Amino acid sequence: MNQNEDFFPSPSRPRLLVVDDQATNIQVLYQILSNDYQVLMATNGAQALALCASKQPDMVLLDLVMPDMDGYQVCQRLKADAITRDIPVIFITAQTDESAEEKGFDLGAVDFISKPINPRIVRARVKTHLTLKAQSDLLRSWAYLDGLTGVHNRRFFDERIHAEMGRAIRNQTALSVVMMDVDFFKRFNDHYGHQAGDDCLRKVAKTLKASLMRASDHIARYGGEEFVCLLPDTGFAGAMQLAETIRKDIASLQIEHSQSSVAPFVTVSLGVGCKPEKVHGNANQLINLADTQLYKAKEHGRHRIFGAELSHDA
Ligand code: GH3
Ligand code: MG
Repeated sequence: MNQNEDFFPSPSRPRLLVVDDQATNIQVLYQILSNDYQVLMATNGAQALALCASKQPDMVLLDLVMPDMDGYQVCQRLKADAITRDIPVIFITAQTDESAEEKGFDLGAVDFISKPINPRIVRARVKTHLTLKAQSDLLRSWAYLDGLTGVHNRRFFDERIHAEMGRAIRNQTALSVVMMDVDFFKRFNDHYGHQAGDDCLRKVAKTLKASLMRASDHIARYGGEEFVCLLPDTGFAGAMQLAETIRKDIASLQIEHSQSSVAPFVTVSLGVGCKPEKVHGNANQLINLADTQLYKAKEHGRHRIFGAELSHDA
């Protein structure tokens, strides 16, 4: 199989978020776009920001004038957050004056569409900006991918965990990290050869990817035979459960490892660190915690999981 198939799976239908306080306006755009795209909807700014963070739409069509938080404010907040700043924003507006447009572009919008809506213009502009987005996503993803396994690399993880920690503290949500390391991998390499070692790492990465359940979960290769999962909005119990799923899934690959002292097949040890909802903390503390737990798992015999929660303010 071509290795690149795993790197770039065929994309699903692009996902758009339409934000408008008037349900009838949303309906009009839905009818124009839903044949070609998945269309998410929000009727206020707060809802839009939450959906952008959790569903990562490929584009936002944003009404300018809304009560509470207007379109400018929503755009500003999207662009200020590392997790949402790359989502292109198109303003939909009945205002025709240039200063409104200028302000929108200054805030990072990619385009304006004026009301009343012209379906052909909307379709054309959406298509153009989605194409540009797909191209820049692809370029960005190359810089953040691990060459051997196709999962994210450490650079991605280091950037992402800081952004996710900021978000978790702001929203008082939990954030967990699972560190995973292959047991006796040096012996595996020495016995079966480096090529077989590489194959093993690819299988482990693929299985890890399949074990993660949420779109917002991320895995990265942290170093040689060490991988890390970043789990937003996941508390201690959930993270421990996922670690156990991973432990079992890797074992059930039944990759022969005659030199291991734990089992006749490849096993992994895992360390779980969790920042609970109401606790502050910083990214380095959380990584260190997961790392310490992984070390304990190794010390206590390998092929097992240790976990702990951050319990004090940073
Ligand atoms: P432990 O159970 O304590 O983790 O023991 P270990 O042997 O897995 O750990 P150690 O850190 O001693 O050895 C890790 C080995 O992983 C050493 C190195 O040769 C191998 N390794 C690291 N990166 C790669 C890689 O990209 N490909 C291959 N084939 N091997 C790698
Ligand atoms: Mg190891």
